[in-house]
Amino acid sequence: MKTIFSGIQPSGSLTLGNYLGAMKHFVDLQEDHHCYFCVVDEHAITVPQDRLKLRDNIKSLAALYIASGIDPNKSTLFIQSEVPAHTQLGWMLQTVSYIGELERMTQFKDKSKGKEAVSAGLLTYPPLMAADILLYKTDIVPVGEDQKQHLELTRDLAQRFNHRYNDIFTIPDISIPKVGARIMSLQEPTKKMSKSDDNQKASIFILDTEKQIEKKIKSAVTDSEGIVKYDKENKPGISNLLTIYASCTGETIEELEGKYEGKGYGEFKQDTANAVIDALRPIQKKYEALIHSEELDELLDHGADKANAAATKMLRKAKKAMGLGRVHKKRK
Ligand code: ATP
Ligand code: LTN
Repeated sequence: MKTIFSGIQPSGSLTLGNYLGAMKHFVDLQEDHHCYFCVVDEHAITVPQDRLKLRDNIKSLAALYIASGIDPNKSTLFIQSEVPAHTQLGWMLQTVSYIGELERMTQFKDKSKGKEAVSAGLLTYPPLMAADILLYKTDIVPVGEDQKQHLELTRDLAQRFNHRYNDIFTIPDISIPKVGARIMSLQEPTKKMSKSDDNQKASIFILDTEKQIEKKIKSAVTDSEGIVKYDKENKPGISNLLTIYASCTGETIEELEGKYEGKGYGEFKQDTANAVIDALRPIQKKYEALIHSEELDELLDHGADKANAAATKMLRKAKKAMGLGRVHKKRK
């Protein structure tokens, strides 16, 4: 069975884009893969965070993983900072990273653009991400298109380490979903829906109320043609709503185009809102039951134990390969 690893940052409320582009696929993958899903809180602190909000976001993200269908008995669900091997191997991988290649990362350039003070952590984010992945002998990393460059660097670092020290790391492959990989903003449908968008009307959050969802979809930017048809170039707004509708119900875009032939945008938007509400309702219900329960803490403790056991083994191998620490006379 192949091993999967993926992580989401607890840097705000999750959007419908995060769900349809990432989480929903994780749920399918756990059936026939050995999966690790992580709340990457040590990545989130590469930009300033409010400590109390961060605490809430960490638990909330963990509850959302479970509410959306991640089964902690099938997959290992855990919080990055509760497994110290991540930062330990992250440091070791920094020593095989070159400043030049880190400075070339698009995410680093975007997030540091125009800022006077840029944290060193923002620069050394990719070796930490590489450590996340390499600790678990990961074969496949399911992520959105935006993470491709980080994955390529992870492969380079693993190969460099294997070549320089010892052949211990599995070289991971990237997997990008075919549908729903890029849900767009409701207000500017040529831009991706993002949890950090300043315009609240642009994104649907997984925990939005029915009224909020309905209102946001009804005020989504479309066009004046009045024909429900998929045309990404000329009708990005309607195309995005069609993608959302199709991803939520499992119907195909062609089926939906047929269903709304000769009908106006009003009815189409109302039905899209209903499809989103129906898809999110069971997740929200499960989330509410979980978020304040002791069960959640127990599941996360168990996840951290399982992750620690696997990660510690690989960390030990990496230390040995690099010559760190001692070889114990008795345990040799
Ligand atoms: P931000 O929106 O603040 O830039 P983000 O949501 O992109 O952050 P992550 O939390 O790291 O950042 O993303 C988690 C996963 O969700 C990633 O695999 C990412 O590719 C996916 N994802 C994010 N936004 C979308 C979107 N609009 N459509 C599809 N997938 C998305
Ligand atoms: N960089 C990713 C989050 C992330 C991740 C990972 C994804 C951190 N570590 C390991 C996959 C595997 C992001 O910003 N989406």
